[in-house]
Amino acid sequence: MQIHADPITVNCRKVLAGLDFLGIPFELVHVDYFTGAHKVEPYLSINPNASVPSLVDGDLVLWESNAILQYAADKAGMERAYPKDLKKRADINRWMLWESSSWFPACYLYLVENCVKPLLGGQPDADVLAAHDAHFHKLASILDNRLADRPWVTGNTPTIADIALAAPMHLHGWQKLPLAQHKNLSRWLTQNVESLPSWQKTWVGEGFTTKKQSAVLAEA
Ligand SMILES: N[C@@H](CCC(=O)N[C@@H](CS)C(=O)NCC(=O)O)C(=O)O
Repeated sequence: MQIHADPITVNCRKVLAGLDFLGIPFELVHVDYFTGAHKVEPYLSINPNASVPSLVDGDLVLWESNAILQYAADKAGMERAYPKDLKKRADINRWMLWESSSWFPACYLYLVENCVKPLLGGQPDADVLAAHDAHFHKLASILDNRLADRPWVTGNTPTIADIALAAPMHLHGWQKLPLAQHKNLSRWLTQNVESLPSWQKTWVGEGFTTKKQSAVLAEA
């Protein structure tokens, strides 16, 4: 199984953390996001959307990060992470669809304004952020309410829905995501998700780096 990805991006980290969480071995084919390798051949023949990640498994070519996690979990028979029970699966699928259609774009705006723009020498647009505020809090409250009485989004154990939902927030400090009022969501993210070994192994830090400062110093 090959994963074509750049580990620094939201949806790639999602898949890399998710596959590690599922215990599935794969070959990482690096697609350099910052040089635009996802916008040209040969990658475009794999994913005509010009976005990462993608999976290649024999004759199956699959894009959409959540579809990749669902396929991989089923292929590995990881029922705990993606139960076959009809209602449990419907719940997980619902949150993964919500993540892709609503939550990812809501969090991505903060990534663009507070991380990408300053990195390229620009400034966050305070008006854009202010106009988005109510929409973000509406969605964050939905997730926060869900987490009020359970440690993980769909129950007492983590599933691929938790990995998917956490990914758009993976740089929450640098993104300046306004999480303070969403106590359940914050607890789930910082105490539960960020404690998962698979989350820690796929660490991405400020400046879009996968190298921790100690590793950088050791190399110098
Ligand atoms: N819904 C897709 C979204 C994929 C996506 O937008 N990936 C971003 C990186 S996180 C990307 O490659 N964007 C293209 C670009 O910025 O040029 C998925 O979940 O795989």
